[in-house]
Amino acid sequence: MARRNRWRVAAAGTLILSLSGFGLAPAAAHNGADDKVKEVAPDEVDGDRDHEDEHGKDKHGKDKHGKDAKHHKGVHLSDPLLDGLLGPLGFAVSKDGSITVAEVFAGRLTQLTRGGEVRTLFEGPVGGGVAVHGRKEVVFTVTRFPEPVEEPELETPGEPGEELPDIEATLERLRPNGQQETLADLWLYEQQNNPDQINTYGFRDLDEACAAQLPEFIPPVYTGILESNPYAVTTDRGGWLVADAAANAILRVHRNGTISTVAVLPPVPNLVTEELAAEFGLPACAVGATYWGEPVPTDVEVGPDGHYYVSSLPGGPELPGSGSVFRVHRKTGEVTQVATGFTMAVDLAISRDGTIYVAELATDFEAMTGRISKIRNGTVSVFYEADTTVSALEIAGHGKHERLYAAMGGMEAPDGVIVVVHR
Ligand SMILES: [Ca+2]
Repeated sequence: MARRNRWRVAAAGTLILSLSGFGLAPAAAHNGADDKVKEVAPDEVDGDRDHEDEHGKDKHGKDKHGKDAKHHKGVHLSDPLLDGLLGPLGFAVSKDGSITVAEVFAGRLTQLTRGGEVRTLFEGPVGGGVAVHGRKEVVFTVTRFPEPVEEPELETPGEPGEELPDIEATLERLRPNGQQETLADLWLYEQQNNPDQINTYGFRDLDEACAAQLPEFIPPVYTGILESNPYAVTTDRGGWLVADAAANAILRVHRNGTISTVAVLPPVPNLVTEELAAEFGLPACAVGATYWGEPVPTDVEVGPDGHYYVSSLPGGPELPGSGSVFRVHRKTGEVTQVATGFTMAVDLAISRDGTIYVAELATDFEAMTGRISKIRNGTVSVFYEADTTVSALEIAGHGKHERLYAAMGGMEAPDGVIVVVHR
């Protein structure tokens, strides 16, 4: 089961369950996630990575939760602006400095007002996407998955004629007076349009005899199925852009609520090495073949050039270093890869000067520590090695007032924080 989950859990559109696979606290709003937590214990998610020593210190010799760990190559973190967060997978900073966080595992939207008051704006299955229009209007995603089953469908769920999964996926608006309304039904759009039906996933070129020897948890060759998981949202031209982590597409929600497809991300090629074959029990004949994984978009932001930038991770196998950042041409929707080599890339933020910051949730799956990487003129470098997970990034303010904010921790317990990353 662990192998299967690692192979395809994100492809199944259950990115949040994938995150839960690290032993995260399951949300009340996502009942049933407990099973997944038990199935993929951190010690099963192995790999060739750095390890902490047995005293729980990192390689810089700092205590895992100690203040010293905040300092890193001139980059340092502020004291938490917000703390006690559970699953802060997305947040937004408004012009007045208030911060609204999607606490996905807690199932609520939490806001720190300009005046320093912390309040709950919404309780329910928030999907991770939050955007703020002006000073007051909050737009957010709601994602409710079906109850996980003991033996998930091994074929390709969502094929025409099959019973559809019981998904809820919407973009919601919260007005300043507290009134809530549904702006768009992304799951309905997926059912009617299925944008990634143009993609072919799996082993495209394996001969029949070899394909017959594949473990049964690996899906056959298939085209994009029906799934929706609106994981991130940002404002654009009076409307919104949504990164749908299960539809594998960037969608536009217009001000009037209509939806259109901006871009479908391309399948992710994974060369089957002997190592990979051994880890997942693939037959020797598959070594050298290419497995085309689903491209899972995890965030979308508008760059200073007006084009859209997307962080993504592969939906099976989730190998370290196989995540990418793509640029989507604003007018043509053409997708080009900006950089790759990221692990669990779950968010990005773009400075006015064009520097892209990428949140890698966990690069060390055992220590559950992630980092922030930086893309400058196409070159990737490590910007900040965190002593916990990095689940979301935002940039707000202009000029010398521009600030990089990060959500860290809160994956296993309500200890997540929002901090400013001083550069
Ligand atoms: Ca689809």
